Amino acid sequence: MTTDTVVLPPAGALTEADLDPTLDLPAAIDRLRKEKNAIILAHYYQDGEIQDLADFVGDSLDLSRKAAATDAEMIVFCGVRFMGEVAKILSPGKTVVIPDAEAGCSLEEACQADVFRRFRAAHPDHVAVTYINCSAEVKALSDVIVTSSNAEAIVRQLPADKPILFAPDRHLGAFIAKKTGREMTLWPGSCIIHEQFSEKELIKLKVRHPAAKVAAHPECPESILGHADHIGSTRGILDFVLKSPASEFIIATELHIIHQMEKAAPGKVFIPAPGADGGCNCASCPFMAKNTLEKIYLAMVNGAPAIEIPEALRVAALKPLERMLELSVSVPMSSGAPHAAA
Ligand code: CIZ
Repeated sequence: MTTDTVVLPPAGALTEADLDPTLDLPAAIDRLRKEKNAIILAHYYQDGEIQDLADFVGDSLDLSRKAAATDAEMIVFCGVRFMGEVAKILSPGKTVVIPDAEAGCSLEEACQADVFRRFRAAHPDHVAVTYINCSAEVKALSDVIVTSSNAEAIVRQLPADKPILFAPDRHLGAFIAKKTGREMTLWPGSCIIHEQFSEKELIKLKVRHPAAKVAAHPECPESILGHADHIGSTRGILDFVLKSPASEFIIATELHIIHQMEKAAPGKVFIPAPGADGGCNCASCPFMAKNTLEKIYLAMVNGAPAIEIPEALRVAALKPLERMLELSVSVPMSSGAPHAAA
């Protein structure tokens, strides 16, 4: 069972049905941002129009760092629910709102706290290294949290004689185990988006685009990673395509990151990696897609859906998150919106 960490808008709160269809939403959100002393944080997997109005666009690591450091009174977290939870765990004094309470994550779903507790209990000598894509309860049961941009660096800092439990993404875990040579017991979870890429269709696409470089996220299965010229986190993939002299890329991660790539490198071509039907829209995360400008506006007006975490759970989940931040000092912060610097 997972604790419900979202407080919904009260009865009588403004709803989409109340919105004036002629409302200029970006301008209205901007007004609210000032009135409420709010910061809008957006993940790379958000729709382009949301990325464009955010104060900071990034991956989970940099968004966590931003949430921990902000002096804004309200954090509007445009991503999925566990990301909003991380912001609240790190900044309990702030109001943290999310546009849609139903924006979940398949990895979080695949790792329920009661089952994870038993998994840990069955491996009492192991260090529990847990991917940030999990619930606050699972974080609280972990020794250290990682993201895809710091997992390798963190695992390399763990005592060499300690076996590791890695949850919930088995592909990321297998990739890090291979890179570091560490013994790892993997939780059998995966991300619905990265799991659906098709090796057969990728090979066909490569034949049609022989000069294209393939950049893949380590949440992809090994069959896809085996075709990659670069394997890395979202920010790693972004850096790779911007620095590479190549002009064409096949991108094997959630496709909305291509928005930042096209802004930063308008002369280059970015092709989403295909799923089994050969199409590309299957790489759009249905949870991330729940967020819209309307819902961002309403969340700011209503101060809800808001993240609220029981204090004992928050304190327990804070420990492995703080450990992550301490062990990530060697991983520099990205600029937040590569297009702004380009
Ligand atoms: O860590 C994140 O934000 C995710 C979900 C992917 C990545 O590689 O940045």
